[in-house]
Amino acid sequence: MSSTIDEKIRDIEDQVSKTKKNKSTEHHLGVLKSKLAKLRRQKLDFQFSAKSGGGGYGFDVKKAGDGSAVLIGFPSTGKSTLISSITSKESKIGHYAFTTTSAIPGIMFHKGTQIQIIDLPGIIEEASMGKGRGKQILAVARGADMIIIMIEPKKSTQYLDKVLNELRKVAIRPGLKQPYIQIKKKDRGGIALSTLAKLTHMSEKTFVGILREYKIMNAAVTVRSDPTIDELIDVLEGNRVYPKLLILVNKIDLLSKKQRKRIDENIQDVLMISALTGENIENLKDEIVERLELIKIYLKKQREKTDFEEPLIVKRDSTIRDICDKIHRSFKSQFRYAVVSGKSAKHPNQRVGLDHVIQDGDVITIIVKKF
Ligand SMILES: Nc1nc2c(ncn2[C@@H]2O[C@H](COP(=O)(O)OP(=O)(O)OP(=O)(O)O)[C@@H](O)[C@H]2O)c(=O)[nH]1
Ligand SMILES: [Mg+2]
Repeated sequence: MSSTIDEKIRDIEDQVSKTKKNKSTEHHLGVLKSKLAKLRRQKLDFQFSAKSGGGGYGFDVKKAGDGSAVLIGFPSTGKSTLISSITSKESKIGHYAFTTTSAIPGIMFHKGTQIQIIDLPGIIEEASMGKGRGKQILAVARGADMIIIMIEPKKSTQYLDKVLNELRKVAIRPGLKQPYIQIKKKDRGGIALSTLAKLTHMSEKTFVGILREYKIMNAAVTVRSDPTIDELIDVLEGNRVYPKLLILVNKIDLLSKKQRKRIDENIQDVLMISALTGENIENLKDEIVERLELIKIYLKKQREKTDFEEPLIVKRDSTIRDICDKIHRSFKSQFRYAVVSGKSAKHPNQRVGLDHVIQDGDVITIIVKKF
């Protein structure tokens, strides 16, 4: 099965790369790209399904901590050296490639947070096609809150593109935000497209043509951004994940000032470190915590004082439901209401439900059913 899918994918990839991008080919490109996305999804579903042996390779990592970050990169870039330096976990370090052979989770304690850092085997090109342990590695990456890409100082731009490409092929969109496109399907009436900003990447005709590729003929569509064709397809595919991204160039102890400067100029938003000497490691820890966008909230038991000693650390835009999940499994099923004071509350002691979105510094009491 997969070989014919591969052939079809290559064929369309070929057509896309041969098509010059301009106004007259835009519609055609949109349709081709939708077809490609659908084929890639079929392949992905096949690869990651239980049938093809998705799990059970010792790669099942149990979630822990307030957020998680995975280390992704080619072999011998220093991933295990780094995890051994920022967590208490020792992951085997070797001067040869493929030292790490499974997922090794550790916990980084920093600024009152506990972040799960996961060391992974090195990936190789075509990891997304299942080469090496690509399938298992990328499956772990899909579940993480943050992707830390680790690259060698030499040919860093080229390597970065290759790693990003493998991630994109398995529907991971590191560092991107999900574009706001709301689609409400209807029974009739065609497509009613309402845009808040002018579409500059495609015409309305192309937009509707792509919807049609996804068999959406009648719908009210609200677009609050100016999506590219790829972004629109991402939304329609629906299986994309949008983790945070941190790009690291390691081994800068081997570089001159001039070489460092060149990397800084060539790669946007890059952090240069040395996992070996510890250079810039404190900065790195700060960046991980900051980019995960964690907030602190305080719990108050009924008729007791607020616990300001031990805040609960959760992701930004978490809801009361997420808080319940974090405290105890039974909280959600026994939930009656929550009482919130702080930035997210209209007034002190506001009563709210499970969907209420909390904010940094909120004081929260959860009221559960009595037995
Ligand atoms: N000079 C220098 N060498 C480093 C640095 N970080 C790691 N190394 C060396 O690079 C080699 C590979 O390090 P590892 O940490 O095993 O690399 P890895 O990315 O985990 O490799 P795989 O598990 O095979 O994918 C070892 O010889 C390390 O000592 C660094 O910052 N500077
Ligand atoms: Mg390793």
